[in-house]
Amino acid sequence: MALTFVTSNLHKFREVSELAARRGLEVVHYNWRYPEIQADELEEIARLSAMEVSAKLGKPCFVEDAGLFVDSLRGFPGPYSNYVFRTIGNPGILKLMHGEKNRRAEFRSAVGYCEPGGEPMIFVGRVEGWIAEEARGTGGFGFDPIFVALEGDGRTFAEMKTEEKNLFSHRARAVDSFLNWFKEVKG
Ligand code: ITT
Repeated sequence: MALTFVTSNLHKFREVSELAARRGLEVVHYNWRYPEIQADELEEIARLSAMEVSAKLGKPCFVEDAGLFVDSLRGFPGPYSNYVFRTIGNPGILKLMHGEKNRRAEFRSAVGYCEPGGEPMIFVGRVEGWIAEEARGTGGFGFDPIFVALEGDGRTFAEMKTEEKNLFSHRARAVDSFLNWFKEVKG
């Protein structure tokens, strides 16, 4: 059975289809910039979005909400990552971090799956790392050029191929636990 992933972000879709293909599952892209509620928790945003989107489309589907949480900025931009990326972008984050010794940060992801009229299921993932001193790499999207994962080899996410980022990214972790659940319960 094919799974419908509702997102306006083609990069996310690519990462998620690679993870699904490894398990022999197919993911269909439904390109929609659905209106998101404002909330401090990604889980809450994913939960409400999954309910809305599955009700509107009249079929089971999933969404994913993600964000970059920077320690010394007390978790900023967090759930506001999309807006912050579009406004100040990577140069803005690097400027805010100028001279800062504590560069610790993490990406978090929340996947919300829902069937029309049903209760949403939420799956989360995170990856710890730090903010690089300068942007590096041309792959990936968003904050990838300035994020270095602790578990990696010093390259930013933007210097990795999709398959490499998928080895330990926040999204891969949330999506993996979703797909495991899906295969077990629905497969
Ligand atoms: P949809 O809501 O339509 O899925 P979006 O791009 O708005 O797409 P999010 O709200 O989840 O997705 O993401 C917020 C922003 O956080 C995103 O636009 C990126 O700038 C950043 N971001 C999220 N995941 C990222 C990742 O894996 N690498 C780099 N930046 C990421």
